[in-house]
Amino acid sequence: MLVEILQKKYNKTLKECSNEEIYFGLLDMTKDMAEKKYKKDTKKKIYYISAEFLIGKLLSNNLINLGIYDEIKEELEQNGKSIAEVENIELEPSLGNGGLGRLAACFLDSIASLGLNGDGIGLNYHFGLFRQVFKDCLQKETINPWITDESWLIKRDKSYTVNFKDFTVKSKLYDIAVTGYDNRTNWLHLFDIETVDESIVKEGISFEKADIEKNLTLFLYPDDSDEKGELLRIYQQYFMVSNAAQMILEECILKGSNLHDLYEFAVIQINDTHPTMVIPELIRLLMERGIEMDEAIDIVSKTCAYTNHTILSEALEKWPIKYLNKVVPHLLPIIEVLDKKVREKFEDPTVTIIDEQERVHMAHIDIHYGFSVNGVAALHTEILKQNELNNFYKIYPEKFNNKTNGITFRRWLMHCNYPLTAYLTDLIGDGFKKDANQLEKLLDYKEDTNVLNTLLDIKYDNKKALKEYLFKTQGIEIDENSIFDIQIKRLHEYKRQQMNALYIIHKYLEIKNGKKPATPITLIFGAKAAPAYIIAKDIIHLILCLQELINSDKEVNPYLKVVMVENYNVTLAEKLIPACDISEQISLASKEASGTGNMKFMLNGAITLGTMDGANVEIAELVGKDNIYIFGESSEEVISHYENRDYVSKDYYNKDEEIRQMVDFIVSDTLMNIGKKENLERLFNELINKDWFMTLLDIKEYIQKKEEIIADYEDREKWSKMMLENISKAGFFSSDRTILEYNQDIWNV
Ligand code: 26Q
Repeated sequence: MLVEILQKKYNKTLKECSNEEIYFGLLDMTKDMAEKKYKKDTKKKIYYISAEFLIGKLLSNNLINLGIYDEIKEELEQNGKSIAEVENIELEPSLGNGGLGRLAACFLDSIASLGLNGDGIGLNYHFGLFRQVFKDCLQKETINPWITDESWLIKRDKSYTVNFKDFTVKSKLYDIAVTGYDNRTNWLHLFDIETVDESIVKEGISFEKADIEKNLTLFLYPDDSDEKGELLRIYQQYFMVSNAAQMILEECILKGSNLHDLYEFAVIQINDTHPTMVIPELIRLLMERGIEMDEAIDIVSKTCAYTNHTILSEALEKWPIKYLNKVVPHLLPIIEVLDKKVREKFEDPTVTIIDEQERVHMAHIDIHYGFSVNGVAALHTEILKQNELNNFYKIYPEKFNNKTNGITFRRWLMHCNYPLTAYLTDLIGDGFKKDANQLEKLLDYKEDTNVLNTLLDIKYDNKKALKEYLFKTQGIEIDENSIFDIQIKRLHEYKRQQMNALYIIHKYLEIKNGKKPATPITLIFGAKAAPAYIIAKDIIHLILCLQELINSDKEVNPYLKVVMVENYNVTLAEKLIPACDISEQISLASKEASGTGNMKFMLNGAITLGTMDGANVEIAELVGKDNIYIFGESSEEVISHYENRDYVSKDYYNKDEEIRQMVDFIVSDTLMNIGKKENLERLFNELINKDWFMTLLDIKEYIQKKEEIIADYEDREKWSKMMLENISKAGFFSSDRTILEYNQDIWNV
C-alpha cells in the first residue's frame, strides 16, 4: 500500500524515495487508516480537557497501534531504508511542559485502546514550549516550530465565536487522530485562531504581549509561578474552555440531550485547574439556553470532575478578580454567585471561592462544583485529604478518590524498547501487550541464568544505541561500559537536581583524592527550566560547569562523566530510558505528586534510587525493599518540618565538614573559573540560607545510598535479578489500569 501511495504522490518507487518522502507517504497512509477506525459517538462520552498534551512523535506509535509496524519496518529494510531514519524526519510537537501533559497523552492512548469513547480538548500552540539551547553553560530559549504543511493536524470545518471583554475571536479547529492499540480512533481537538502571527516573535522567545489576536496560541506557558503575562494565560484558558463548552453542548444536543440531562451524555475531566473556567462558562451557556441558574449549576456539577497534580501551594492557580474582569467580565457574576453559595453553606473562610485579597481560587471552584476530586498517587491523595485540602475533605469525603498515574506501554515499552519487547514476547507470549499484569509471568525465570544474562545484554545494547544517538545528535561521547545514572524531568528545586549535583562534587573530590570507582559512572541529566525561574537556571549552570570541569580533567574523566542533554523532550526520553541503569527519583518527600518517569524506568529494567514520595511509594511496595534503594526523611517528617519551621539549612552546613566541602565547592575558584560568579554565588546562598526543599537534610543519606547501589551494580547476577523483578511488577503502572479505574469510579461510560 505504501508503494502505491509513494507512486501516486511522488511518482517514485520506495527505493527511489528520500526518507522525507517516505515519511510523508506513511503520514498519509496512517492518517487514512486511523480515520477509518473512527466509530460513531456512544451516548455518554469522556471529554479530557487539558492545557497540555505532550504527545511526542506519532508515526511509530500509530503504526504499532494499527498493527502494521513490523510489516512496514520490514518493507523499508528490504528496500534499504531504516524506519528509525524515517522517524527522525518527524518533528516533535512540544505541547506540554512535563508530567501533566505527558499523562494526558498516555490517557488518550489508553482510552482509545480500551475502546472507550473519549476525546481530548486543548490548544494548538504554534511553537509549543521553548527549545532549550546551552551557551556558556547557561540555558537560552528559542522557538520550537513543529507544524509543517503536511502534518498530523486535520483542519476541520468547525469554528466557534469566543467573546472577550474588548473583542471577539473566531476559533478554528484542528484534529489529531488518536488511534487505540487494535481498537477505535478518538480525536484530540486542538483549537486555534487564524489571526495568529508567528512573525511577531523577536529575539529568543520574546514577543509583544498586548496583541492577543496575534499571539493567543503562539506559545505554551512554562510551569512557573513567577512568569509574567498572566493575562495572556487567562485569555488562553478561556479561549480553550469556551470552545470546549460550545463543542460539548453541540455534540450532546445532536445526540438527543435536552441539556437538563447533560451529565448522561458527557463527563468532563478537568486536568489540574487550567481548564477550570469551563465550569462557569458551561453554567453561562446553559442559562443562555433558558435553564435557571440553580439548575444549571447542578447540571454542571454532575458533569465535571477534577484532577489535582500538585501540592505546591505556589503552583495553585489564584486569579485576581481584576485580571478576570479585564478578560472575561461576563464570568464574574457567575463566579460571585458560586462564591456566595459556598459562604451561605459553610462558615470556614478557607473554602471560599474568592479570598480577602480578591483572588479567585480555581481549585475551590472545581471541588465545590465538580463531583469528583482525585490525586494522582496513593500518598498524594492522602496528603490532599489530610493536609492540603483537609478542609474540603471534611465537607465532601465522598468526592475524594485516588487514581495512581500510569503510562502507556505501547510507547514506553513496545515502541521505545523493541529488543526487550521482542524478547519478552518470546518468553511469555504477547498477552502482556493488552494485559500488562501478565508481565508477572517473567517471574518464572528469576533463577534462569540465561534469561538474566539476556536482560543484561539487551540493556548493554540499548546503552550502545544511546551512545550512538547522543554522538550523532548532540556530539556527546559516553562509555557504554559505564553505569548510566539518569535524572530526567523538569528542573525544579523540589525535584532536587541540586542534590545530585552535590553528589557529583563529592565523587569528583573523592577521585581527586585517589579513590576510584570500580566501574566508571556516567551521570546524565535532561531538564528544561522555566525561563523566569532563576534558581532553576542556576542549577543548570552548576551542572553544565561540572560537566565542563570533569569532562576535561584527565585524572577524573576515566571514572566519571557528566552529561546534560540539550532540549530534553519525549523523543530523547524514549532513547534514554531503555538505556538506564539507575533511575533518580529523589524529590523531597511529599512534594512530587506522583512522577511517571519513575514508572517508565522501572518498566525498562532500571533500578530506582529514590525517596518515599509520589508513586515511588507504590513502586517500593510492589518490588519490595530488596529491589529498590530508598533513602531520606519521610513525608510526615518533612511536613512536620514545614509546620514547625524547624529546618535550618545553615545548621547542616555548619555542623558537617563533608557537607560544607561540597557546598563550598560551588563557589570555589575551580568552578568560578568556568562559570559565572553571579549565578554560582546566588545558588550557594540559596542553599545555605533558604534551601526551601531541604537538600542538605537528605544529602548524606543520599550519598550513602548511591554508593550502595553503585557497589551493588558490580554483582551482575544480583543486579539482573532486580531488573527482572522491576519489569515483572511494572504492570500495575499501565495507564490502561488507571483509565479502567477512572471509568469505573468517575466516568461510567
Ligand atoms: C500554572 C499557571 C501559570 C502557568 C503555568 C502553570 C502550570 C503549568 C504546568 C502549572 C503546573 C504545570 C504542570 C504540572 C505538572 O506537570 N505536574 C506533574 O503532574 C504529573 C502527572 O500527574 C505528576 O506525575 C507529577 O508529580 C507532577 O509534578
